[in-house]
Amino acid sequence: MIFVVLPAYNEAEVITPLIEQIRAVARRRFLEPVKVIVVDDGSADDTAARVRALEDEHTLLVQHPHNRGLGEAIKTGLLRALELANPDDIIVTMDADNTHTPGLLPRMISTLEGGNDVVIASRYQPGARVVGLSPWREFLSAGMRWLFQILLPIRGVRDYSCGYRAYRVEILRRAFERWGEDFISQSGFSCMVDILLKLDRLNAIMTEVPLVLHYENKIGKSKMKVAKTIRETLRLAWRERLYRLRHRKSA
Ligand SMILES: Nc1nc2c(ncn2[C@@H]2O[C@H](COP(=O)(O)OP(=O)(O)O)[C@@H](O)[C@H]2O)c(=O)[nH]1
Ligand SMILES: [Mg+2]
Repeated sequence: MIFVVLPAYNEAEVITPLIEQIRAVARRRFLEPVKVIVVDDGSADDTAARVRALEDEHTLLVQHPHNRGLGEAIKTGLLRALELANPDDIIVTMDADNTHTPGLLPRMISTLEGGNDVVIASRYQPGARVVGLSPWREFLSAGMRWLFQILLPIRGVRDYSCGYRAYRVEILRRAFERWGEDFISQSGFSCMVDILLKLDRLNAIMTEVPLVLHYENKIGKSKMKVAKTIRETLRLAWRERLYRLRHRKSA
């Protein structure tokens, strides 16, 4: 089984077509069933109602009564998927804002099955494109990439912050066993970096496939709080540098 976890906050306008596209890819390209788990993080709009209208054995809605942030929503979604998953299943996370193309799922899954523990849809691999993102946001992501590649390199990783990823169930289980809920200790957008740094401590094998990011499809503004994300990410980088120094892992 393939689980697709969608953290969603006020995505009523795009959540229905996104789920339908995922179903279409699943029908055309996968022999095994795909289960979509939407975590509605206290949306003020109709996100939950739209998902409920589609609910069936392959589409599940989980709700937070109040908004708790991207990290908490990803945690809820991953834990729910792990409750339902077999050891050889796969869990994918992706943005629910219709900028991550479900058509990339088959390539991500086959790359994972080729012996990797984590596959990242990356803006920094040959063949990747970013359409419609503001230069400021591109600059921030690129800055993040270089900061981490220099200070906290992880073999196989260039895109530390993209939310479109596939994970082996086994590696996520090990992470939750080791850290419990602290596996994802960041409630905001820096959770994406947090997850990778922790999985690297478990020696997870990670690789990337090129992403065409369709940011022009985005309706409304990004929900990322830039200053908060930068602050939290730098704090995280510092924590991990200390950890690596203590454990003599050379950077
Ligand atoms: N659960 C949850 N999801 C959020 C929150 N803020 C944003 N998201 C979701 O996280 C994903 C990334 O947010 P998005 O606005 O696309 O950020 P961007 O793509 O980096 O500009 C989307 O699926 C959002 O619906 C939040 O507070 N809680
Ligand atoms: Mg997005």
